[in-house]
Formats: sequence, structure tokens, C-alpha cells
Amino acid sequence: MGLTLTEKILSAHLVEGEMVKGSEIGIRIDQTLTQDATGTMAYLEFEAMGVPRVKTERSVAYIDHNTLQSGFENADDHRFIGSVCKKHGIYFSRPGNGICHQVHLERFGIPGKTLIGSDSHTPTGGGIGMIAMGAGGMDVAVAMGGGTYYITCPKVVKVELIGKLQSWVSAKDVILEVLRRLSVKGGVGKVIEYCGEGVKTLSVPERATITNMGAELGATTSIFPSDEITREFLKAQGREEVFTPLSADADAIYDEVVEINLSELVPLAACPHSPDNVKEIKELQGEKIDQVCIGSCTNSSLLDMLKVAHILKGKTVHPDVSLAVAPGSKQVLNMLAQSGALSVMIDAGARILESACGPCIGMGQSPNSKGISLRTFNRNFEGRSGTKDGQIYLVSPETAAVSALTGVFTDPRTLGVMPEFKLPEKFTINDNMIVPPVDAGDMDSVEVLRGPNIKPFPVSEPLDETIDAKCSLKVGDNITTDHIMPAGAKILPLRSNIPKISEFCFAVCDEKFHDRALELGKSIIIGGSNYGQGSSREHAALAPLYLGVKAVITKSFARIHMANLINAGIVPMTFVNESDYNKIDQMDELKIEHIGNQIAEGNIIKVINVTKNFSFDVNVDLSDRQKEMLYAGGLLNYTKQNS
Ligand code: MIC
Ligand code: SF4
Repeated sequence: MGLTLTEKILSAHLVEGEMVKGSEIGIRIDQTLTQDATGTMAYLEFEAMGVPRVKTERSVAYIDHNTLQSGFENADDHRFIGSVCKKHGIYFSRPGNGICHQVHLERFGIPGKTLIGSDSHTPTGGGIGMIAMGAGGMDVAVAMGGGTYYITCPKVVKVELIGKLQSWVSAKDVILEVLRRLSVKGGVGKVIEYCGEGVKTLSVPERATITNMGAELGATTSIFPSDEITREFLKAQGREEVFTPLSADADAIYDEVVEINLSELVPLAACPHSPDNVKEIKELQGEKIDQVCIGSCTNSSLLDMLKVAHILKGKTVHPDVSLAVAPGSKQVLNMLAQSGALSVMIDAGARILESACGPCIGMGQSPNSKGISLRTFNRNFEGRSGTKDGQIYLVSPETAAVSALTGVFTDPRTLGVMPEFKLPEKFTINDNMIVPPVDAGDMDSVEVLRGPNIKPFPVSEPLDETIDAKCSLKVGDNITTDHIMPAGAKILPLRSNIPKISEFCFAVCDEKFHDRALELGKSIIIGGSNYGQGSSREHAALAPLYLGVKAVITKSFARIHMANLINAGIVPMTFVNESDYNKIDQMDELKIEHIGNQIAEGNIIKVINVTKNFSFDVNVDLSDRQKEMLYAGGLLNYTKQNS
């Protein structure tokens, strides 16, 4: 029986378990990446493990999220991360060098390798045939120390691409179409594998746009084959030697098949406030807009930027629209400058931003009140832009650029026939903003530099015998980690200070949550389905941990957040009968007796609602390893106990 590409790479890296779908497998990780907003915690955790040098083939730390530096906090984090990297064997990509996923694809990614990153859009690496997954910082720390990374052996969905995109319809429209069909929870427990004749019509940056935003499906990751197009990309990056051809066997068996005819796709937009709320641009055509932002790890490649410059050439941004452009990396920005395309954008009135995440994570460029903002990004969760009532639409760079000129939603196909945009045969390569670590022999000479905002991470306790606690918060479906632990210019600088950042925990849903949780001392959260979707930020588990949350009971969880809860020693549970969700109110007292024994004996355990005098069953469907982790009080305690 033939194998899928996913199965081939996973089985070549398998160190624990068997390739049985739905069961837990442990895999060896070749590469890791971190970014600064999750990095400080990840490196504090790495230090706590006491491993002197990273054991991966390549680990890279990027500074791209917190580049606003509106106080000393961010700069201190950058300095801390830089010094830890130098000492412990990690490459350090300095602020200004670009967004982690864009730079990693350009300079470090290797087909067939495994990569985990403390950022949910790590699957961008799937664009060159990597198994690249988002993970919590603690998992990345463990992988850097040579530890195994555990996932549920995924189902594999084949997305068969046929045909060829029409002029001005783009890779973003492909992934929006996948999101429209599968929804933000359609990818949970699955890898999305792209196959078919249509694959050959897509360049590496286009493939990377698709795998990047596969994160919004809740998928474990997404992957394209590694073929001649991959070889050309790597060659143009001066890295042809890392190329290997990789694809699924012709007779590979898939769990699901989705067919997409590229020729039939049209320009699309994800409407407020969810990436799967997809409409055709045609339906929005003519509606007035206030802002356009082009960039982010989804759409900031040279190819994207050249298309934008072409559309803007000789024109002026509409007087009622603010256009911001953030090229994804120093390489992209530099090549735009060299080719004159940057000048074209400046001429048209674009506001050129640093090569960083910027507006995507609410670091500036928040739209005006109720402002309609077209963004080439991957998430449009409520409030993420920094403007609570901002209306964010996710679109392709082509749609964004043409709409910036007209001031209304505009279908880019009105531009007529598109000229051919080709990737250069050689990219401008200059890695002078990537600082290599010192040799192992010199590591003692490197001092790790800490700032006053860098506080230790909260320590979790071994599992209580009985959890008797009130429900401090009840929330609905599709709660994102942006709800649980918001980001943005005010809050993101506090990522290294859990006590402080906890003040904003769930503030989007209920400003009183922080005080109530602290007052209760310990508590339980009730959630709906797909709880914790979105970002990989472990702060969405560490802040609740700090505030005394002992368990979270939901209809279902998103993958990375559930792993982060377990890593933090918080028990994730799901309702056996979803209707029990309706019977619980905030502030009800919930009691779980002999929880350790109950978990050890089976997956179904009993929760008593003391206030309403009834009991209900919940599922704690965890592997033995995860159960051990909970007994120990999280991954760090568990690792210490077992080393
Ligand atoms: C995001 O896009 O939400 C982020 C900010 O990149 C996060 C990481 C973080 O919260 O630091 C992610 O995607 O994991
Ligand atoms: Fe940065 Fe946005 Fe990409 Fe997250 S989604 S890594 S914030 S650019």
C-alpha cells in the first residue's frame, strides 16, 4: 500500500508509538524556531532544563513580533534572547531581518525535515515539503534539548488541485476556498496534503501562503510535495544542495479527498470576524473601505510585493484610504529597493513599515472606529487589530492593492490580463542580520542578559486529589487564544511577565475575570467547541495557571492550546453529552473527586455540580504520557522527574 507524503516524513522521524491514526506518536524534531513574543518564555524554560547546547540540527530565534519597543521591555527581551542564543547554540535573526516564517523558508527550511516553532504559522515550511508544526514554547524548549515531540497521528486529507489560477486570482483565494469548505475546525487532527496537476502551477511562495493559512483550519499542518519548483526556489536562495524530491506514492490512501479546480476560483474575502466567513469579492464590490494593510507571514513574499507594486504603479492611493505595506523580510525589502518597486509603492502613497508582524498582531496601524480594513493577513478575530469594532477582511494582495486605489472593495480581475510575474533566478542573499552562536567551548564566556520585566514562569503544582472549585467563566464556541490572552501594542510587551500580563486574561470577554479568578483562588472554565483556536501562545495557558485555573471543560479543544494546557498542568476535559454545557452557569461550584484515580482508571470521569445538585460525565481522552504529565503538574515537572 502506498504512503502519503505526510506518512513518509512522519514515519522516518518516528521514535515512539506506531503510525496508527488517532494514537499518540513521538517524533524526532530536526529544526526549531521561536519568535520573540513566545521566545522569552521558551528560552527560560530551556534554561530550566539545564541542557547546555541545543541538540537539533538547526534552531533559530527570530525577533519579529515585538519590534515597536515602546518601552524597555521589548529591547530587554531581544537582548535576553540574543544572549541565550549565542550561548546555547541557536542562530539569532535580529530585529529588522524579517518575519520568522518568511525568513525560515528563505534561509533555513529543508524538504523532508521536521520543524516545530513556537508560533502557529510554522506550517509555512510545508510550502517546501517540510512537516512544520506550531507548538507551545515548552514543547519547543524540550525539542531544542533533544526531546521528542508528541502529536496525535494525523488523518491525511488530499486536496487535489487541478487547472490553473486565472489572472489576478491568487494563492490566498485558494486557501480561503479551502477554509470556506472545511471551516476553522475542519482540519483538527488532520494534515492537509496538496497534490495534483495544479501544484505545478504554483510557485513556492504561493504554496507557502496556502500552508501558512492552513493553521486557520485547525490542522496539524499542511504540506506540498518537493519538486522541480522547490529546487528552483532553493537554488535561487543559494541552497540547492538541501533539495530532495518528495511526493506521495501514486497509490497512497487518504482519509478524505477535496478537489479544487483552480481555474474556477474567484477573488474571495474572509469577512469579520472569522477566517472561514468567506464571501466572493463580487458580493462586497463597491463597499467603501478605510484601510489596507499588505504583509504578514501569509502574503509578504517578493512575488506578492511585485504584484502590488505593479498595480500601484503611476497611481495614487485613494484619499480616504490608508495603505500600509510591510515586506516580509530584509531580503524582500532589499530586492524591492534594488528593483525600483519600493519607489513605486512610496510614490503611490504607501506607508512602508518595518519587515515584521506589525499590524497583524495589533502592533500599530489599528483602524479607525468601525473602520473597514482589508488585510492580506491570516486572522481577523474580533479586537485583534487593536480596534474593538474594527471590521477586518482577509484578502489577497491583488484585491488589497486595487481596492486601496479605488477606495472600495474591488475585484482585481477588473485590471485585465495579468503580466507574468516570475521569481528571480537568484535572490539577493545577505545573512548579516543572522548572528551565529559561539562554539560550544566558548559558551561560558557568554553572559545571559536579563531585564527587570523578565519574570520567572509560574510553577505548577502536582494534581490535587480533589478539585472543588467554582466556574470562574463560561464562554461560547470558537474562543481564540486572542480572547484568552490578547496581544496588541499595550499587552504584547508584557509577554515575559506572567503576573502582569494576566491582568488582561480574557479581558475581551469579561474584564472582571482576572479579579474574580484571583479572588476565587482556584477555579474551572467552561467553554464551547474549538476552544483555544488560533495562536500557539502558551501564555493562554500560563496566565490561567497563574490565576488558579485547575481545569477547563469544553465541547472540544484546538490542538496546540490543549497541549499547552497539559504542559501547564491544567486538566482539559470535554463534555460527554454536549447538552450538559447548557446546564452550568458561571459561579456554579463544581467538584471532581479523586481526580487522579479517576483519570488513571479510564477516560470518562464524573463532575458534580454542587450548586445545581447533579453530576455529569466528561472525557479526559489523554495518552498515558499526558496523564503522567498532569499528575506531575505539567511538562517541566514531568521532564525533571524523568531525567
Ligand atoms: C499570531 O499570529 O497569533 C501570533 C502572534 O503569531 C501567535 C504567536 C503569539 O501569540 O506570540 C501564533 O500564531 O502562534
Ligand atoms: Fe506574525 Fe501575524 Fe504571522 Fe503571527 S500571523 S507570525 S503575528 S505575521
